[in-house]
Amino acid sequence: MRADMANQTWTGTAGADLVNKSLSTDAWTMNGLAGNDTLYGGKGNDVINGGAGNDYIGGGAGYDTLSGGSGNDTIIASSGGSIIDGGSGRDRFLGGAGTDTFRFSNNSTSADGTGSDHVMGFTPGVDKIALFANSWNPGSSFEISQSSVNANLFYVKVFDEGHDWTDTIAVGVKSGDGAVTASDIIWA
Ligand SMILES: [Ca+2]
Repeated sequence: MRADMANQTWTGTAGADLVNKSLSTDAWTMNGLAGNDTLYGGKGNDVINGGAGNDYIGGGAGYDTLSGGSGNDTIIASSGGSIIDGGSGRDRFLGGAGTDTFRFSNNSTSADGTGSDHVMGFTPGVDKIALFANSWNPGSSFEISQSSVNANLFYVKVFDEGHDWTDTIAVGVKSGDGAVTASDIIWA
């Protein structure tokens, strides 16, 4: 992993912001604040926070921490691996070449079990679905099922103990990458 050249900060506005640091080798901390922001990180190890609104976040290269905040966010992993947290809302994630961790709390997926959050490009045995252990009630559990119409689509259904509802995360894998199994899911 390359060394970062410098730490830099970029802060957006309450409106819709567009920023592209894809040519930068610095490590950026970017805060989009409210509005529907489009935020592209660079080659360094960036921390990108979309804030409120429906944000589009791309990590670029490096090992990035990418957080969507509230709203319906789209987050593209960096090529060097990412920690990705969509926050609340209906979010879509695309995994990259590195080791990606997709973090979910009990308010980051829908309460109706319809799978509003969708992970694409998940690599079984490499990437992780991380369930916030301090977010879900003790005794919560999950089960994994395979789509009956798409062999590369899996559903991770989380049963929140003490509630009569479940959350479902749809997880798509590339053809030939194998199946999502319990070892891909961690309480973290
Ligand atoms: Ca980056």
